[in-house]
Order: sequence, then structure tokens, then C-alpha cells
Amino acid sequence: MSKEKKTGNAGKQKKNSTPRGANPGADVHRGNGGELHQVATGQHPALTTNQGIPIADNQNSLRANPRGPSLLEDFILREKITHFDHERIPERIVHARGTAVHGHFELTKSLAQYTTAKILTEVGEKTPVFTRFSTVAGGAGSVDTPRDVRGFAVKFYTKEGNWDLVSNNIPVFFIQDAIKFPDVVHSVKMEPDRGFPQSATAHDTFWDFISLTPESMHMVMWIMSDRTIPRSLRMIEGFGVHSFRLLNKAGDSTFVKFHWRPKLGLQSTIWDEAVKIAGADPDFHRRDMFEAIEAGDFPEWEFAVQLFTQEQADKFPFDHLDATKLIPEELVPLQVIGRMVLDRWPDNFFAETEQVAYCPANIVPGIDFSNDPLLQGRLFSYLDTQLLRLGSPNFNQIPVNAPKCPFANLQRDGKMQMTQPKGRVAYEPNSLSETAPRETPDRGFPSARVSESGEKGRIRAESFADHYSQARQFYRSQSKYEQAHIASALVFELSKVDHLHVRQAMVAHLRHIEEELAQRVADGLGLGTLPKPAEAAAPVQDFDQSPALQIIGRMKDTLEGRAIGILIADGSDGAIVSDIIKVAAEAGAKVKVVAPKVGGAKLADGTMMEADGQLAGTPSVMFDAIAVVLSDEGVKLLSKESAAIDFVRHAFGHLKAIAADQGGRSLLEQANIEKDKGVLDAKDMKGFIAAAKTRQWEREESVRILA
Ligand code: HDD
Repeated sequence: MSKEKKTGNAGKQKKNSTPRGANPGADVHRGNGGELHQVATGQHPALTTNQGIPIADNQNSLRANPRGPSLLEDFILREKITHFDHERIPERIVHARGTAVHGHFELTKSLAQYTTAKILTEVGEKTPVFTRFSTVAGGAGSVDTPRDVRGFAVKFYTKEGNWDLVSNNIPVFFIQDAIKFPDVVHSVKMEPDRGFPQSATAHDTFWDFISLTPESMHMVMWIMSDRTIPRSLRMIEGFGVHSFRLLNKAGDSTFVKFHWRPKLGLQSTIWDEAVKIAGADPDFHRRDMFEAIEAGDFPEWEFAVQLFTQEQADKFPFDHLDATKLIPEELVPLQVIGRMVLDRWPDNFFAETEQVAYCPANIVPGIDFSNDPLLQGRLFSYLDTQLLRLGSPNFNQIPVNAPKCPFANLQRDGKMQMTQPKGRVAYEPNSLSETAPRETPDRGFPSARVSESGEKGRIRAESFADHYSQARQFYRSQSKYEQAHIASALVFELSKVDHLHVRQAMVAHLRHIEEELAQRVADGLGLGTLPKPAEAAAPVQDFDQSPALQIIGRMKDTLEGRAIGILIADGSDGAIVSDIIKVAAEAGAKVKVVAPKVGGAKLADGTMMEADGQLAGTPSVMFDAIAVVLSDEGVKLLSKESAAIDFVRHAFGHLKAIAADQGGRSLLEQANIEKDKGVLDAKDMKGFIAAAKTRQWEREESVRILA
């Protein structure tokens, strides 16, 4: 593999200098048309075709004469173009846009009492993992910050085979039965006649389907909450959603739900901020993850389980096999049993992030499935999709998918077979081979011993009929700010729906969740009168509130993983800027200096301060808090620059802490920003750092009309 040269700032290169990486000298020459040729010498290997034939000229196709037609005979051109034409594989029908990182899982507490799975019993053992985060609805090239569920898929390369925990950042799902999956996905994807919207739920077909699917109402509360507009992939939770089983040596089984909890705490953006980030940096989450890994700030999650028995489950006021229900932490507490650290960016995006094939059916001995009908359907779907996507049943041989423990079987042949098995025997039982793989009854995969009986049919259990109680519990458990965000999100989304009857049908559902929410949304939509409540298949129950369902209550008092932007211009006071950089960095924040020119600004003392970002391309949505340090001269210049006014105006509107010196305060005045608790003097560093660790929720009413 070739080693890339570390090059400095391209802007610092002299005009007409040799391009980056090209050594001037005998190995570089210009062709007849002035085109650049780089010739292999020393460290650069020869460029060859896929057949190993050295290529003399990679700049010109074979022509009948210098200005004549190209020749079909040019196998080098044809091979290169043919390969290029085939460089894309079908993107994932859902979760197409993803970001993945290598790392490891370490068990801190053994579950030996419940399971034989080594990954859950060998404390201290580090198991390699490959974790892919994704949005659901958009295509592979869509933006990172739409309102959407985030996928959180972990492949554990255990000693007993691969275990894939294919999770989301929301603990429940839209539907109860896998047979509805194509419908819900078709409804959310771009509408088939017009080809838009990309990556958005705010359109007619989605809400039409949802309004006709009462079982989605709990999920609707989650997707309208700020969970679907996360600040960073490093600040989301992960949930295995379904109940699984753990099996111990005696064959006894215990139900389990799996959870990931981020070390950096939960944090989301404000909707208006998420929209603006999409324009400012479509790769916001991927870049954030990449930069964190590069900087050695390895993201970490706690791994926790909820364990419960069949007897406990029988007493739950909901059916745990229904994927639209969660088990509140207050009912079955979480036990932290391990941690995951992600610390290595893939070498190649396509080879790893794109080709990785997760499958909920990949589990190891000691873990088993439950009867959740959504899970049961998933067990079929993923293998099928990988066969299409990766084109061959041998996709398990791709390095990112291959187990890291020994594996052997008698499956043979197929497209893109990479192994060369020896011998005559590809069947079992056999008497001709002394080395062929054989069964392992003592440690092979066991299924839970469960007896099944009852009437066969397409029948939904009555215990699946309560669609509103947990939706109500979720809504009531939120802080008043989060409730307002849910109401506003519903108004925003339903305002994009052309069909009045769909808007009304949604409000009719909301009446079962919370009358006050239904009224807020109806008012926001200008509905006039409230529609009749939707038909409910089961009485709505009042469950105790579960504060664990909030985000605001789960934010961590830290600046780690957060970013602070300092706006400067010519004449800024360098001592104040240095102070902010020092104190913010000590508090764990990443600090970036933003100036009208990327080359930087000349400070009051005459020294140059380099900028990390140019004002127009580095708006305040990239930061969690901002500081504005300006001279009179700087204010004069920047009050005429809408990007500077927006910089402070948006930070204020997105409820961020702002520190400003005298010049900075003048800019705030130009932007009509009134001082509040989150607007601090640039010298009050203690106050600024404390305010930067959170958002100024009380400010929201003064900047936005919430539903
Ligand atoms: Fe799924 C991908 C998570 C229900 C069918 N799903 C996919 C990914 C995640 C999830 C994280 C991306 C994996 C990656 O990064 O490559 N899916 C879930 C969760 C679900 C769920 C948490 C409910 C609890 N999914 C679900 C159902 C079906 C599918 C009910 C079909 C019956 N999911 C797929 C799929 C995908 C997929 C079509 C697309 C790409 C892929 O599998 O590899 O097979």
C-alpha cells in the first residue's frame, strides 16, 4: 500500500510549483499535450492492469493517430472504464448513509449465571467490534442531520463467531409485524411519482400511512422528539429493541434487552439548527466522528442489559414481544456489564463501511431469539438483502464480514469464491476425509427449549392492542421544553402534508396520547375544531412517568466532545482570545477560531492569528457555544457582513452560550440580541463555561413561537 505524504496547507504552495506528492526530476515529464506523466521509480511501484501488465501511459488512450479515433483494441482503456462502470453496488434500501468505526468491547460484569456466551461471561476480554451508525430514509449521499432515526449496528467478532446487534437509537419501532416493513419504508422514502422528498418524514405518504397505523403512535412520539436530531453520533443511545433470550448451562432461559449509553451523555440540536447544519456541512456527523478518532478522543458507550423472567413478563401491563413497547428502566433497572470504545477509522470506506453486512440472525451460543414477530421477519430479511447488495453467498469472505475465529464448513463454490478448499469431500457425513469439519453437540448453537401450541393463523395477539399508553407515558415524562419541541415538530411535519384529512387523522390519534398535545398541534395547524378521537382498540392506561426517557435530564455536565467557536477580526484582543482558548480547552472543548479570512486576522498587538475556519463557511451551527472578540474596527467591518450577524443571531436562537467583549457586544446589539443569563462577558470565563455545557432553555420562548 502506498504511503501518502503529509502535505501542508495547499494555500501555502507557491504558484506553478510541482503538484503535491510529485517529485520534480527525471521521474516526471510532460507529454506532447502538456499533460503530466509520473514514472515509477524507487518507492512507487509500477502501475499495472488487473492482469499485472505494466502500463506505460495512463494519460492517453490508444488512438489511430494523434488526433484520430480511439481504438477498440485498447484493453487498458476498456478494463479501466469497465471497472469504473461497476464501482457501485446497490445501496441499502434503508440505512444507506452510514459512518462506521472499528473498536473493541470489554466485559466488566459476567452474566455466567444467565448465559454461556463467552462474550458475556469472560470479564476483561476485549472483543473486536465494527460499529456502523446510519440515518434510515436518505440515500448514501444524503445529509447527516435530517430528522430521522439513527441506526446503531455493532458486529462483535467473538471467539464463538460473529454476533450482530443491529440496533437503533430509539427503543421501539413503527410496526409490530415484519410484514408491514416494506409499507412503512415505502411511505417514508421519496414519493414514487415525483422522486422527493429525500430523507424526510415531512410529506403526505409517510403521515398517511402513519395515521392509518395506530401501532406507530409510540414511535411517533420518539421521532418527533429531539432524539432524531442528535448533536453527534457520539451522543446517542443504542437499543436492541427486541427481547432476546440468554441461555445458561442448564438450558434455562432469561429474557434480555440490550442498551448502549454514551459516555458523553445525550445531546441533541434544535430543529432550526439541524436544518442549517445540513447546508453548512452535509457530513457534520461523519466529520465529527472522524475528527474525534483522529484526535484520539475515542467515543465510548456503556453496555447494559435489562434481565427479566417469563413470570415477570407475564405481569407487565404490556407485551414485551411487541416491538412498539419498551420496558421502563424504573420497572426493570439497567445493569451495566461492559463498555465499547471506538478507536480506529476504517482504511477504506467502500471495503468496510459499505460492504459490512449486519444480520440480526448472527448470534452466538448462549443467546437466542424471542418470538417478537418483527424480529422473526428480520431474521429472514438481512441475509436476503446482503445477497443482493454484495452479489454472492460468499460475502462472508469479505474481510470486514469474516469471523475472526476459525470457521469451516462444506459450503462450496458460488460467485467470487476466494478460498481454495482441498480434497474430494464437500459433504457430510463422510468416511473419506480425516480432516473435514464435524458437528459439536457439546458447544454448538443450542436453541431455547420452548413449547409452542395454539391456533395457526394470521392473528395478532390481543396483548398487542394497546397503542397509546406508552406514547402517553413518553410524552408525559418529557420536560416542558421537550414537550414543546414534540408539539412543534408535529406541527412542522403535518404542515408539509397537503391532505387535510391526514392532518386531522393524526390529531385524532394525539387525543388519546394527551388532549393538551392534540390541542397544541390543532392550534398550530389552524384546524379550528378538534377531530373526534381515533378508534382505540384497547383502553388507554396511565403509566408512571419515566424520567429516563428525557434527553435534557440525561445531558452530561461536560464540554468534552463539544466545540466552541471564537469570532475574531483584525484588531481583536489576543489576550482575551488566548484566555478563552485555554479555559475552554481545559474544560475539554474543541476550540476553533473563525475570521473573515482563513489566513487569519492581525490582532491588536500586531501578531497574526491563524483562523481554523472562514466566517462564511463556518457558521455558528458548527459550535455548541460561541465567543465574539472584536475591536471597534472589527465591529465596523462585520456589522456590514450578514454572515457575522447570522453567526451571533443563530447562536442566540439556538440557545447557545455567548461570551463577548466590548466589541463583541456591539455586534450583538447590531443583531438585536438582548442580554440574558447565557450572554456573558468575555472575562467571565467561569460563567461562560458553565453556560456552554448546556443550552439556554428558558431563552427559547423569547426567540421562537412554539406550538
Ligand atoms: Fe433493519 C438495515 C435496524 C427492522 C430490514 N436495520 C438496518 C440497519 C440497522 C437496522 C441499524 C443498518 C445496518 C448497517 O449499518 O448496515 N431494523 C433495525 C431495527 C429494527 C429494524 C432496530 C427494528 C427493531 N429492518 C427491520 C425490519 C426489516 C428490516 C422489520 C425487514 C423485515 N434493515 C432491513 C434490511 C437492511 C436493514 C432491508 C437494509 C440494509 C441491510 O439490511 O443490511 O434488510
